[in-house]
Amino acid sequence: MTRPFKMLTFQAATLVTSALMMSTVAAMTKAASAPPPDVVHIGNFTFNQSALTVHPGTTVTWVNDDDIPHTVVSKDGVFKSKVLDTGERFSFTFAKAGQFAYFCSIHPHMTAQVIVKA
Ligand SMILES: [Cu+2]
Repeated sequence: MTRPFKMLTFQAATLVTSALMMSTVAAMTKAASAPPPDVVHIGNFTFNQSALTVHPGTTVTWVNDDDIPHTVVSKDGVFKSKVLDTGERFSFTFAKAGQFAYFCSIHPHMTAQVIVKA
């Protein structure tokens, strides 16, 4: 009498395993097809995307999610935000290809870059 029960258990386990694998594949497919985000969140003294790659013409928005003020300043003087308080945002449209390093002028150790590629 134990044999049919064992077979049923095995089949159930196989079904659960394949269902798990299918949901994993679905999650991976979803992540791969998501459009690249053009929003950089500032939190805990960090730009959450250290190297954001976008196409020319993209408007990138920085949002200060931190509880202290920050700025977004291009090292080459291409863009410069005012002091952003909590919840404030700054946007810049990158017309040309290039590599744009930036930092927070209040906390210069906060650095990141935007890479614009056609
Ligand atoms: Cu800062």
